[in-house]
Amino acid sequence: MKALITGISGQDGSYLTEYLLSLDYEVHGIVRRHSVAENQSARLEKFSDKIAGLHYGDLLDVHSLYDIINKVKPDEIYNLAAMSQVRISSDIPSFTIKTNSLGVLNMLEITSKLCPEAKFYQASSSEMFGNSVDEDGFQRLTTPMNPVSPYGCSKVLGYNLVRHYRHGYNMLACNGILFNHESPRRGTNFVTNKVVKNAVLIKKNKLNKLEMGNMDSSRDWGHSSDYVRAMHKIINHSDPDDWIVATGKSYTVRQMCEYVFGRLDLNYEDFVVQNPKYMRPEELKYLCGDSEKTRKILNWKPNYTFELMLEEMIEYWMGKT
Ligand code: NAP
Ligand code: F7E
Repeated sequence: MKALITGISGQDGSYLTEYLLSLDYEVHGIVRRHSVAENQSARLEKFSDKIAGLHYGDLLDVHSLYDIINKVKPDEIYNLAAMSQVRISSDIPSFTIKTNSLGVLNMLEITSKLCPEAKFYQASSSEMFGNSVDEDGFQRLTTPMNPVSPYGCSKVLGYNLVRHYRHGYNMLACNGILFNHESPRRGTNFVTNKVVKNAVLIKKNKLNKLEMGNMDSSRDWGHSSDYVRAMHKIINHSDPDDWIVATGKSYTVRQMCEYVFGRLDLNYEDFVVQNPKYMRPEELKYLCGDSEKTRKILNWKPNYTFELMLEEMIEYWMGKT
């Protein structure tokens, strides 16, 4: 089997590559040109010799997408590329919407013309729900989508385009609506890896305060390696469909800080200060996903708990800093 991954250099791209290689896939990926060449594939270093091809491209450059898809003719396409940082999406809204919406359209159009038989996975997001929560405290496929950021808005359009190409053109296109997922490979401007990295620096007396935004928002945090297993199950289900991937447990940023600092024998209150720079124009307050359908039909469940995931991240930064 041949897979093409957009966003292969990102957190999920790297875990998905490792997983597909373990299943003997021929893996191809699209990378962007960076001024520091090493940044193009830093997360792929350990297994880069096993990747069949890293191709230069961009979701906004239809010529590159056309050439790559035409050359690779993949059986499975995982569209993971995106401008994925929610707060920054308010600073660069136009680029965010182009990449995360128009980029999906580019991928669907070219796939439908060059390899209509290919299975297509779209990286949709719980950010699409915004502040909608069902009465029982969960978000699920039927929960209204009321996004509160350019990122969330862009993902709603991508999500709907995938559904349209599935229904209108019989494409084997599916959406995974994934709730937050983390790992030591997470960008350090996302809250979990920022907190763990900086708490470790504080523990080692290399830093004396941590500037944060909203401490009271709550997230359903899983581990990227569990979630890429779900992506593979989703794309290979007999009927293309939409799926929720979540742990079903939600913790506030404050609780996460308390846990991480506590594990290092520190009190977060002694070090955390608020900086308005990290606040968002409109906050998404609470996420907790109902993934019952995915667990039952696809026989998926996460291996990591919230605590185990943070332990792995703490261990990583203790060794690294
Ligand atoms: P990430 O680490 O930020 O990776 C994003 C990837 O997209 C990077 O490889 C990036 O390349 C690439 N990219 C950005 N703009 C591009 C463009 N115009 N053309 C081609 N490639 C581009 O994100 P992630 O955490 O792995 O997430 C993967 C996907 O899942 C994203 O679509 C994200 O929105 C979605 N998602 C993530 C989560 C989560 O909690 N992690 C939850 C739900 C959905 P560079 O390395 O060159 O920047
Ligand atoms: O923020 C709060 C912040 O940036 C989580 C992306 O993968 O998941 C991710 O989006 C929470 C928010 O992730 C800081 O206000 C407080 O309430 O780690 P985050 P996110 O915005 O939830 C969704 C599902 C995606 O699809 C996205 O691609 O933490 N928070 N203080 C902070 N957040 C950050 N980044 N930095 C702070 O200092």
